[in-house]
Amino acid sequence: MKTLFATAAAVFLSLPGLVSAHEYTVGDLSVDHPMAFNTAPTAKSGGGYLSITNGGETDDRLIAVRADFPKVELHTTEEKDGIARMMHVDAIEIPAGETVSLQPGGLHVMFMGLGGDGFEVGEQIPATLVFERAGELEVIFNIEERGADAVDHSGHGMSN
Ligand SMILES: [Cu+2]
Repeated sequence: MKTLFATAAAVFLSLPGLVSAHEYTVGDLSVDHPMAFNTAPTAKSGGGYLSITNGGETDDRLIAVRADFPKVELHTTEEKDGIARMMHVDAIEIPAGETVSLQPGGLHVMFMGLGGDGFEVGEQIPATLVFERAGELEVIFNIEERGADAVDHSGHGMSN
């Protein structure tokens, strides 16, 4: 696993063109456009989004995300009685040959315990995605302007 990670990092660093494409690969997986929306300065948590394509023939799972926050969790969103609730999940399945999107209103990464400034547009959040089979992948989440119709994450019931 360490070898796979080192290879991916070396390719990434030696090909600056990949930076603008904002796509990362490790083993059979490719990860596209990790991002999060800007938040209010008082926000205690923010959702992270990306898509993961498994080009291989073996299922994989995203089992953790590490970043420099007190807590980072994987969440899903379930609607019950018209109210969207976020729930912690232990892993996100990445079936062989499929693309799984983490997006507002669905599966997402939850960065918890943000500092006093929340997320600001243009900020870049380094994080490590941990896959059960493919191993670890370092990515950057770009903080982008929240669209008018985007789901507001700041009222998150699990914020601390
Ligand atoms: Cu959440």
